[in-house]
Amino acid sequence: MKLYLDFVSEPSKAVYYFLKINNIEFETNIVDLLKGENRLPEYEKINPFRLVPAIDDDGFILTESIAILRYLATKYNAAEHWFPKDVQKQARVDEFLNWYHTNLRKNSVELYMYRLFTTLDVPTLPKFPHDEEKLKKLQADVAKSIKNIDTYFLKDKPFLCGDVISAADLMGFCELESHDIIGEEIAKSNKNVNAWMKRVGSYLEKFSAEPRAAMDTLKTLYDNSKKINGSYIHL
Ligand SMILES: N[C@@H](CCC(=O)N[C@@H](CS)C(=O)NCC(=O)O)C(=O)O
Repeated sequence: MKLYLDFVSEPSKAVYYFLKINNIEFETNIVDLLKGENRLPEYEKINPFRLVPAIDDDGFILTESIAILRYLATKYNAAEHWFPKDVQKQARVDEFLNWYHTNLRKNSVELYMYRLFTTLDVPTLPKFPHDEEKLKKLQADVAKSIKNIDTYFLKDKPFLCGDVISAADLMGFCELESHDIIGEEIAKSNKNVNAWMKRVGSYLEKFSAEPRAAMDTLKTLYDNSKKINGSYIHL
């Protein structure tokens, strides 16, 4: 099994963690997004959408992180808590995963891209002009998603869909973890979401060295760019 990923990509990390935790053998193939490797013709053959992650399981190529997680869970008979068999528990996981794409993921990635593209001066990336109003709107949208996680999904539970970790926690955690790179504190300022992030973070810690190293590298680049690229500076 080959996994195509960039360790700073949120859905890539979710698949990586899942493979590691479930002790599934795989080969790591880095597709460096900052270098634009996702747009190389070789990679387009793997994923015509030019996105990571993707897997190649002995010729069976699959894109989309959630589809990949389900495929791996079924094929490798992963512990039931990832995708519960109980119909209502499963529905709760699906509820979050469906909500995630058009809410948490959409809002979070827009803020993340805004921060990166107004700050980094990397030839392969677009450059956005700073726009205070836009930034405030993006932050407010993320804050709304964080609030939804707190009051609707988490409520008083340790994990998003109950007492045990599921695919929902994996996707949600990886998305919000990227806020460290761009110095956003929105998730941390919500007590329950912050506690949940720490809980999931401890669960994944054993396998976090590679994603953490990649995120730290990008964070250093981001922080230095903020200092150097006057025209892109924003606080
Ligand atoms: N829905 C996809 C989203 C994948 C995605 O957005 N990947 C980003 C990295 S986080 C990417 O490859 N971006 C490259 C680009 O937009 O050029 C999934 O869940 O796998």
